[in-house]
Amino acid sequence: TLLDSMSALGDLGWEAYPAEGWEEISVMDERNTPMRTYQVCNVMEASQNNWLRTGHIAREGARRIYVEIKFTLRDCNSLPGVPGTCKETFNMYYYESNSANLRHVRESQFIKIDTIAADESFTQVDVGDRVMKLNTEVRDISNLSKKGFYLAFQDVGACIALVSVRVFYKRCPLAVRNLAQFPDTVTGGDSALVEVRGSCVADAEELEAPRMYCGADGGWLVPIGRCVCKPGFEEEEGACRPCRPGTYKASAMDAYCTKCPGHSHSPQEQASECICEKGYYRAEADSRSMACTRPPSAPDNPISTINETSVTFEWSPPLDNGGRGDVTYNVHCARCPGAGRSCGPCGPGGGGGPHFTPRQFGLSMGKVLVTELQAHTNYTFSVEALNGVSHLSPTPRQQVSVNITTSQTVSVMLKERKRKGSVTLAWQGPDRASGAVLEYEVIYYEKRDQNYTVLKTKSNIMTVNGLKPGTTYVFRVRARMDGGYGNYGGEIELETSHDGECQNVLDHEKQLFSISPYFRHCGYIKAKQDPDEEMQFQHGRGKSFPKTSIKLPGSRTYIHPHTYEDPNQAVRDFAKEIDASSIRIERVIGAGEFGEVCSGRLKLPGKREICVAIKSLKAGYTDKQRRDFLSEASIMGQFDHPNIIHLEGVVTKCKPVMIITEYMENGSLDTFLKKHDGQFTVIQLVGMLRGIASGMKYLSDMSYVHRDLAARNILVNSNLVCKVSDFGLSRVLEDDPEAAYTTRGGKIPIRWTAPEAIAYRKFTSASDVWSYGIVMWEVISYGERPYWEMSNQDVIKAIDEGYRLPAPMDCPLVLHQLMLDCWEKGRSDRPNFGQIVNALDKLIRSPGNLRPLANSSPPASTVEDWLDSIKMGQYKEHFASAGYVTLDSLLFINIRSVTPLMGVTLAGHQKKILSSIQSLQTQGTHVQV
Ligand code: ACK
Repeated sequence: TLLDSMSALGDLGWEAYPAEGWEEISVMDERNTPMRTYQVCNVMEASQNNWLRTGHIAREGARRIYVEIKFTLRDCNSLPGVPGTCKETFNMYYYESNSANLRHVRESQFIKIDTIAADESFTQVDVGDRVMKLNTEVRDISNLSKKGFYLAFQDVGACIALVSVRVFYKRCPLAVRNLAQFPDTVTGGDSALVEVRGSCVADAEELEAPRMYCGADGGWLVPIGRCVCKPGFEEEEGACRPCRPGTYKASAMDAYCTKCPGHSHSPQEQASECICEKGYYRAEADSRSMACTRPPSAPDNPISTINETSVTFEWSPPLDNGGRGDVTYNVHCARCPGAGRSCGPCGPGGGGGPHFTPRQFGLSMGKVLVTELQAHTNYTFSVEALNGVSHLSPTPRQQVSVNITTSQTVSVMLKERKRKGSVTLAWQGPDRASGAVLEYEVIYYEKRDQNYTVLKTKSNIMTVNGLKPGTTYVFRVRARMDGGYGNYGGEIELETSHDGECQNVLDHEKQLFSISPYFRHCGYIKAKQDPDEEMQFQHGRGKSFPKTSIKLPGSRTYIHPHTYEDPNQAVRDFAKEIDASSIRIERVIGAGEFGEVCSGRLKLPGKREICVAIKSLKAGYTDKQRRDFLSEASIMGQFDHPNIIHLEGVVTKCKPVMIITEYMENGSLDTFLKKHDGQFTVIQLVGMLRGIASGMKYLSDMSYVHRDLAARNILVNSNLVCKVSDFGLSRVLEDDPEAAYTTRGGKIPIRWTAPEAIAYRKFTSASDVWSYGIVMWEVISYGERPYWEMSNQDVIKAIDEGYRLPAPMDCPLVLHQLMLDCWEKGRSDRPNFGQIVNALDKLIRSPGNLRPLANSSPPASTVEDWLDSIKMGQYKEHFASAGYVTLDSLLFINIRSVTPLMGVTLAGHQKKILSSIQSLQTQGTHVQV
C-alpha cells in the first residue's frame, strides 16, 4: 500500500481549492476514533469546479497502481429543492511527477482516470443506528514511469463524502514452485507478464532452469523447468529435507529417500548411499539400491571322470551364492609327480598342456574338460566360486579339490594284411605332453588259449608274422614312458583266413536310414468379419458431453477445389460472376495477402444496394496466385450460414480480379475486442462465442477443417454477430503473421493449434475445437494475446507439460471449464462443436450459472470460514456467542456495533474485520451479471 488515508494519524493536509469546495472533516467512528474525510456538498449553486489534490505518492517501482476509494454520494432526488445542476458523479485524475512538493498543478496537466458514480447513492444519512452505505470503487493506472504522482478529485456539483483513499500495487508474492524459489516481484505495467528466474531452494539442484511469469493481477503463471533435491535429500512441503537415518537417496532424480537395502545401514541422516554391514560388499557396478552381498561359499558336490590323460570335472553351484547371480568359477591345477617330489603348478607340459575347455578361469557353468595331462601323473584340481564382490573380501576363497591320477593308452589299428600269416599294425602314440615314449610293447595271443607273445619296438608300426590260418588273435599295444608303462589301448581282434588271410571281425558298420514321415496339413483360417458390427468407440471420462457426431443423410460435404481438374470450373460452380460496373469502391480498409481490402457498395439489378468488402488481386500476379486467390471464393461459395462470412460473388472477367463479400462493420474480432476492453456483459460475450461455435459446427458438419481459427480470423458486424472468415488454400499458414515454421517444415499458428496438429499435422475438427478454446480465451480476455509474451517453444513445452491458460480476469468458471475441455490432450476427449453450441445455449438460457467466477476464491459460507479466510480465527467464539453463525447474518449487521460487541480490542484487527464485513455487504447487494 502506497497510501491509506484511513491510517493517517493527523490531518491529511491535501490541497483543496477553491476554499469553499472540499473540506477536511474529522468524524468519529463508533469507538470515538477520529476518521479523516473530505466532503463537498455545494449542490445548491451551479458551475462547481472543486479540486482536491493528494500529496505526492511515491511509486516504489510499481508500473501499475490501483486506487481504491470509499465514498458516500447523496441522491439528488433526496435533497429537497435542489436545482437540476446537482450531480451524482465526480472525476478522478492523476499527474505524474518526480517532484514531491509541487506547489500547484494546473487542471489541464491532470490526466483523467475515470468519472466515478455511486452504485449505492443514499437518501439519508442517519449516523445513529443506520448502516452508512459506502461505495467502493477501484481503478488502475498503468505504465507509470516517474518517481510518483498526485491524485486529484474533481467535484462538479455533487454531495460527496470521501471516506477513504487507498493506493496500492500488486506484487507476485515470494513463491516456491517445483523446489525453486521466486522472489517477491512487482507486477508489470498494462497486462505484461514479468519473466522471473527462480533459484533452487536449499539442498536442491537445477534439473532445468526454473522460470515463471508474474501476471498483472499478482498471480504467478506457467512454471517452467524445475529443481530437484540433491542426493541425500527428499522433497517435503516445497523444501529439501535430509534423509532420516536408516534411509538414503542416491540420485537427485529419485523422488524420495528409501530404506537402506539388505545388509546395509545409514547411521547418520542425509545419506546418499548406505554402508554395507561387516562381511558384505557393494561392487562398483552395483546400484546403490541393491542389497550388499558377500563372496559365495565353495562349489558343491565335485565329481571327476578320468579318461587316461584327460579329466572331466563337474560340480554343483555353491550352497550360498552370497546374494548375487553373477557366480563364476576358476579352476586351479597342481601336479604332483610323486616319489617324494613336491606338488607344483601344472604349468605348460611338453605339449603346452594342460588344456581347459571351455576355459580355466571365469567359467559360468559347473563343468570343465581338462585335456593334455601327463600320463601316470597325480594332479590336484581345485575349483573356487567367485562373484562380483569376491575381490573386495580379504578372506581367502573357499574351494573344493579333487586328486586324480592320469593313465595312458595307445590306440591300435590294422594297417595291412600283406601276406598269409602276417599282419601289420599301426598305432597312435600318447601325446607328447605326457612325456617322452621310450618304447612300445605289442602283445598278442590266440583267443582260445591266451598264450601271449610280447614284441617291442620304438616305432609305431609293426608287422607280426607267423600267424596260424583260421585262428582268432587278440592284439594290444602299450607305451613305456618316463613314468612307467601306460595302460593297454583298445584291443584289436583278427581272424586269419583259412588260406591265411585275416578278417577284421569287429569291423562291421551298419548304416541306418531314419525316415521321418512328413505330413502337410492343409488348413484354413476363417476370417472373422462382420461389417455390420463395425463400431466406433469413443473414449471419455464420464464428461457431460454425449458423443453424437452423426452425419445426417443428405448433409452436404465440402468439396476441395483441388478435386477439380480445372480450378476455374470450381469458381464457376460455387461463385457468382458479378459485373464490375455494379461495384463502387469507397475506401481501403486493410491489406490482404494478395492485395488490398476495400469497402464499397454493390448494386445488383433488381436488388437493394448493400455494403460489401472487396478483396482484389494485385497486378502482376502469377497463375498460381490467381488460382489460390480465387480458391477462397470457391470454398466460401459452398457455405451458407449466418456465422460464416457470406460470398456475394467474384469478378474474374475483367481486372482487377475481385472477391466480394458481405461487409462486416466492426472488422476483425481481436482488434474489435481490444478497442472495447471491458465494455460488454458476459452474456454478450457468450453470444459472440455461441455464434462462432455455430459457424464452426456448420463447417465441421460439412467436413471442412479450418486450421486457422483465431479471433483475428473472425469478423464482427454492427449487430455484434461474429462470422468465421479467412478460407482459401494458401492462406492457412502463409498469410497469417502468427504462423511459424515448425521443425517438420509446416507453418503453423502455434498458440492456436492443437498439439497433435503441431506434432504430426493431424488437423481435424477436434483440432479446430482446440483453437476454438483459444478463441474463447481471447474473447473473454478482450483480445489478450494467448500465452502473452511467452515464446512459441515455451508454449509448446508448457502445453506438453500439462499447463493450460488460466481463466482470464472475471471469467465465469463454466467458461474456463469449457476452454479446458477444448484443450484436452486426447482429441477424442474434447467436445465437438455441436456440444459446445448446446452448452453455450444452456448458459444463455440460465445466466445464473455464469455467476461463479473462476478466479475468485470460493466464498465462505459460515462465519467461522470467513474468519479463517481473513486470518482472524481467534474471534470465532466471540462471534458465535453473539449469535452470528451463517455469513448471511453478517449482511445485515450494523458494522458500527460489531467490534465493541465482539470484544475485538486491537485496532488492526478491528479494521480488518470491519473492512471485510463492509466488502461482504457491498458484494451482497451487487448483482454480478
Ligand atoms: O481488422 P480489420 O479492420 O478487418 O482489418 C482486416 C482487413 O480487412 C484485412 O483483412 C478487414 N476485412 C476483411 N474482410 C472484411 C469484411 N468482410 N468486412 C469488413 N472488413 C473486412 C479486416
